[in-house]
Formats: sequence, C-alpha cells, structure tokens
Amino acid sequence: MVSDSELKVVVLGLGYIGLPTAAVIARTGARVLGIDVHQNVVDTINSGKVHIEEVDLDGLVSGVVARGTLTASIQIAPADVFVIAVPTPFGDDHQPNIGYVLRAATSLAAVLKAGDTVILESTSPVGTTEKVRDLLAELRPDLKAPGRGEAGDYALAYCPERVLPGRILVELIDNDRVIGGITPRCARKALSFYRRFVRGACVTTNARAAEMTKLTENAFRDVNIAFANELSLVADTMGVDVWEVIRLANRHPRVNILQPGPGVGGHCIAVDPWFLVAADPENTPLIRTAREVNDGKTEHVIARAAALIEETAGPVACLGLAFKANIDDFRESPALKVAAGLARGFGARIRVVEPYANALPHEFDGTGATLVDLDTAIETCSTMIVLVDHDLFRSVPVDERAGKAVLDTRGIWPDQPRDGRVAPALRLAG
Ligand code: SAJ
Repeated sequence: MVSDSELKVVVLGLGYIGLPTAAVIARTGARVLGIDVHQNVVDTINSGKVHIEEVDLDGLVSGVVARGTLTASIQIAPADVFVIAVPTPFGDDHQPNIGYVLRAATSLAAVLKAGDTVILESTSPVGTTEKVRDLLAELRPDLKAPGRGEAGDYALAYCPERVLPGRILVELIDNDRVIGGITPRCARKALSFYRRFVRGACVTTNARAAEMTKLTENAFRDVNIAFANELSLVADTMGVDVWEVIRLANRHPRVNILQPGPGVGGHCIAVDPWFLVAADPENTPLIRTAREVNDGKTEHVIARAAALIEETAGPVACLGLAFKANIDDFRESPALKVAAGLARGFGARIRVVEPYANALPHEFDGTGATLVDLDTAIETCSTMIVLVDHDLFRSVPVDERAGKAVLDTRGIWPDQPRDGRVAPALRLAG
C-alpha cells in the first residue's frame, strides 16, 4: 500500500464538504491538491485562510497549508485518488442538476490513469455514479471502465458525506461511512482510502444503494421534522404548548419526536428529498407532503408574526437569520425568509439580531430594517420573534423578557410568562 506521505489526492470542489475533507486528508500527511473554479477561493486557501466558517477549520487549514500537504489550484493534476465534492442543486421544477458532477468528472478524465480511484461524495440522484462511469468510458476509451463485464483499469465508488455543519471535523472522522462501489472491487479500493482517516465503521455496498441511502437519511429527517411542524400547528389551534407535548410524548420508550421550528433550511434536508420525489413521483406522496408541510410552516410563521406585529406598536426584534443554531450559514434559511418577509411588510420597525452577521444580507435591501445587537434589541423592542435557537438567545433570562410580546418559534424560553395582561407575553407555537 502507498504510504500516507506518498499518496496523492485531488479533491474537486472546496466548499463546505470539500475543504474540510481535503484538510483532514492532508493532516494524515498525504499530498492533497484542492481544485475550485473560483480563483479567489484558491488564493484564500493558498494563503492559509478559509472562505467558509466551520469550527476549528481555520486552524487546520493554516496548519496543513504551512506544512505543504494542502495546496489549491484551478488546474487539475494527476493523482492516485480523486474525490468529487461539488454541489448538486435542483432547478425550479425540483429536478436535480448533476451538471457540476459531470463537469468535475470531465476535468479529471484528462489526467486519469490505470490504478486510480475516483470517488463521488456529492449528494446525487440514484444512477449518477453509473453516469460518471459512462462519461469516463466515453472520454477515455483507452482505459477499461469498471463494471462492464471485466475488471476496470480504475476504481469508481460513491461515498456520501454525512457530516453535520458545526461538527464537520469531528464527524468526518467519527461517522460511519457507506461506500458503494460500481463493483465490489471498486468498493474495496475506496474502502482502503477511507480507512486512512475515518475512525467510524466503513461499510461497503453497491453504488446505487449508497446513493439512495444518502437521500433516505435526509428524507427521514425531513419527514420527522414535518411531523413536529404539523403537530405545532395543531397544538397552536388547541392552545397547547407543543414543546411540552413533545417532551411528554418522548417519555414513551418508542417515541422520539423532533423539534418544530420556522421551517427547514440548509442546503441538504430541504433539497435532497426532492431527488427521491423526482425519481418516482407516484410513489412518494409522503416525502413530497413533508417538504410541503415544512415549507408551509415558514409561510405560517410569517402570517402569525405579522398578525402579532400589527397588534403591537414600536420596534420588533427578529432573533436570528441562520438556518440553525450556532452557525453562520444562511443558505435556504427559514429564519432569513421570515425576517426579510416581515422587513418588507413593516420596514424600519424590524430590528434583526444575528451574532453571526456583520451586515444584513441583500434580502433586506431597501426595507429600512436594521441589524442591532442583542442588548439594543432587549432595550428597545417590546415585541420579539425568536427564529433561531442560538445559545446567545437561550441565555436571555426571564426578567429581561418581562412585559414583552414574544413569538418563540423554537421553544427556547419555556419559562416565558403567559399572563397576557401584566406581562403581555405569548409563547406561541409559531
Ligand atoms: N430542524 C428542525 N427541527 C429539528 C432538527 C432540525 O426544525 O428537530 C431544522 C434545522 O433548524 C435546520 C434544518 O432542520 O433548519 C436542517 O438542520 P439539521 O441539523 O437537521 O441538518 P443539516 O442540514 O445541518 O445536516 C443534514 C444532516 N443529515 C441528517 O441529520 C440526516 C447531516 O448529517 C448531513 O450530512 C447533511 O444534512 C448533508 O450534508 O446532507
């Protein structure tokens, strides 16, 4: 086996998954070349800095760049292992777009040689790895493609990333990995690569099963969050505290309900279930409905918050823009959608608190809304809309919230007084 320091790895795509992955592999001593289409990303990394926020990533990247085990480029080069970690978005019609994956495969085809291993990590519709194989076969007829009746000259596998933003560097090492080979031999070859840096179990299967496993994991979470969000609407109608109900129901040994919120954000759970729906629309009513319930929750929160704001006077604090707690990622964020929607309706009355932002995103342009710190919001706003469960917001004690009207979509303040007259505070399910 090639020693760590002799192993050459190319990681295509230096985003939220590609960069941490490249850095973790570079830490083993392997020589890693990270490829990105954006020159500014390449320059940032080569200067030892990072263009994305992730716990401990800056220190790791500056270390491996200084050691010379990680470099970045827009130009591909030969390697032993190629890891594709590019985005797979969907279009307006919810159809997956694997264009970036195919472009990455096209670029590595130029330098592919016998003995190499190619691994796709991007969340992908079932059958994508086979499409990559067919593309490589077409571009490189001089090399035998795997899975076409004979042993291939190179290995090709699908191994989905499964890391949670905010815990990426830990989960890259500790999580189990599912490795789906185009052939069992391809899976074993990819397995020997992951064993170099993964402490979790590495389980092998075929490429299609691995592709569907990834989509299944995120659809499972989406469906379960939709259940919690639907419950929150029912509880609101009934005048019951949904978090109390969930806490009590979860005392049953076989019940484990997730948490309601203002909707589902991020670039994975709100996207991936559509890949299953697009593949088999007739047989996916539950998965599609869950998506609609979660998106509908955001609209519901906007309407609920608008009604509350209309009943009150003075500035209104919207707490949080991130798509979930304690991160700076605003992609597909329901909190951002709610706050921006309210800013469009109520203009300068809206004061946004987001400890992870230096300025309001462009969605607020021209609305008159402002970004303020938490203390200013507490001092000046008699109405508060909780949209993200950042630790900073959780820590606001009950006496600082006294007398305020509160719409808490995350259930972070169970002690919020309910006496609507003395302290006009509401704890609504959102
Ligand atoms: N959310 C709720 N209620 C909950 C849990 C989450 O409303 O009980 C919301 C969050 O606030 C957020 C959204 O769901 O808006 C998604 O957050 P998340 O923490 O559930 O997931 P992500 O998108 O950060 O990461 C997911 C993870 N998948 C699963 O847990 C099955 C992660 O392991 C994947 O690697 C990642 O998607 C991905 O890249 O696919």
